[in-house]
Amino acid sequence: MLRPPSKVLVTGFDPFGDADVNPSWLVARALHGRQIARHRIVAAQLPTVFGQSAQQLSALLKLHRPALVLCLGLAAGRAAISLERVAINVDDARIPDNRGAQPIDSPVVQAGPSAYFARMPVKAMLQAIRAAGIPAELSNTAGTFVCNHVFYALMHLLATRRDHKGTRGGFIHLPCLPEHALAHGAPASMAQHDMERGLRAAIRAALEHTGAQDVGLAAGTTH
Ligand code: PCA
Repeated sequence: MLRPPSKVLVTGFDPFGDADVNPSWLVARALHGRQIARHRIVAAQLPTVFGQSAQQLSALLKLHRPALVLCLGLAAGRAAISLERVAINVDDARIPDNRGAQPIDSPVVQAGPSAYFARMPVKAMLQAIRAAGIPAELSNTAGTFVCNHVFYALMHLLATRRDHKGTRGGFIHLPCLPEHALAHGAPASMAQHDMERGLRAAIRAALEHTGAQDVGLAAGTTH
């Protein structure tokens, strides 16, 4: 009997702050149902809300049991697809979330480790996005708002739940769409089509690069 293909869960957020669209959800939704390297993509939207976003992600992991989880978010001002290397155990919100909560210096997970690294080959993914002709970078901070919160919650679930032991995952920040960059006061932007192409290349690289070692590519920064 043929087994159904393994899944890749891709999440995006609803709009937050003063924006009325969030490219992370538009891109996740556009990827829904696609097959990449014998895996099927399932997209889901998370609310830009502390706590609730992480709870919904946990339920989605239980439901889909994906091989790979990619959470996407908007980082207005960035000019490239940003693969996040590290999630930190702190919520420090510059603006209220979509329910009006604004936690300051509270842990994402009480008594959790200070940080987790992404559990996916970020360098191989970086190389693959660039090879597709799309600007990409490695980022060493996902901020301290809901994106980092969800990223940390994801990595904590993967590290602590036995049923997610083999699951890989991480977080990717996307630039503004061209039509919204000006409203954000952020000149940097990327077309949705390019974001989708970059993500397809990144997902393929993550699924095909299963070795213990990531690609040895210099992508650090001095500050
Ligand atoms: N970006 C925000 C939260 C939701 C989103 O798309 C962030 O970077 O934290």
